[in-house]
Amino acid sequence: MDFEKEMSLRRQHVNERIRSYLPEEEGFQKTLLGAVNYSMLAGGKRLRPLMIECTYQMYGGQGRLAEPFMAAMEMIHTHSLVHDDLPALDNDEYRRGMKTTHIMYGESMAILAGDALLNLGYETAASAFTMASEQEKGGPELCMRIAKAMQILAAKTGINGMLGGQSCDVECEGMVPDKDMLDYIYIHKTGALIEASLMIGAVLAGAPDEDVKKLEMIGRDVGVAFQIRDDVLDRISTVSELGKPVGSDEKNHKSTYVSMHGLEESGQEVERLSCRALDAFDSLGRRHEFLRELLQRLISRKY
Ligand code: GRG
Repeated sequence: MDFEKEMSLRRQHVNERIRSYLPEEEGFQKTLLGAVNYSMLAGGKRLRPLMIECTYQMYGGQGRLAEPFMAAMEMIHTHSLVHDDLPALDNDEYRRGMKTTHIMYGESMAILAGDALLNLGYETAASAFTMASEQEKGGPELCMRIAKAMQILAAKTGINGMLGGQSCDVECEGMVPDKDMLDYIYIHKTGALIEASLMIGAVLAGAPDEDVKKLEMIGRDVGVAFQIRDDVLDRISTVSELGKPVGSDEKNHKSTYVSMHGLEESGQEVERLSCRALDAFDSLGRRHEFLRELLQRLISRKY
């Protein structure tokens, strides 16, 4: 498999699907819709929708049922980035190589655009019910899977998921959190949506519960490794490579895995967690060559 070529084709497909769920910029609220589309189309790796599509395929999912969830996940992820960049939080001027939404549209509109994306995410995911009801066979069974996927999406985003992690991250600014707190922040702030992505594709395709549980644990390890790598890149990368400011953690007086353990130990931890995730992935009864390689490459990602 030519990974780069496959990645580019898959990302193109994801982008087309996401675009199809974005609003037309018309009506009295068109400035808000412009801000929503600006933040969604500013780029981004699209890792989470790619993960949903891969686990859907891995468990034999057919048709387009995963697509509303792929778009929804990217909307919710983008909502978190728009809000994370606000002056009250990280106060960043660049994201995905472009000016942040509040710099382009002003702070009030960026807050609303973030809220709009969170809501549009659920609205979009719920459109999967319409798809299922149009299917002659298996409608009720598919509706159960969609309901379960929506519960995962909401729970992993909310107070016991990403939002819970982010609230502790904000509260710990200027302090050195203990290990349990730092673990909690990384598992929830970053891991939760990655866990949800791997789980949702599998649930929609009808994977057994024990595999969904394993995918949750894989997502957790990948998510924590992803965040530590993010901290490493904040130290060693450049604005042009990352498309966002470097040194942001120091500027915001944030203790990270890197500030607490140093670059070398952080690299080792990323590798340890990633290897554990790959071992668990290999223990699933299913294979997906592209997803395996994607998870492996996140260890040494450059942006
Ligand atoms: C849930 C209501 C509600 C609010 C959200 C602001 C916030 C609360 C959460 C922020 C969570 C956050 C920004 C975590 C960082 C995760 C992270 C490393 C994001 C970058 O992900 P990439 O590299 O980004 O996949 P791209 O731009 O490629 O999509």
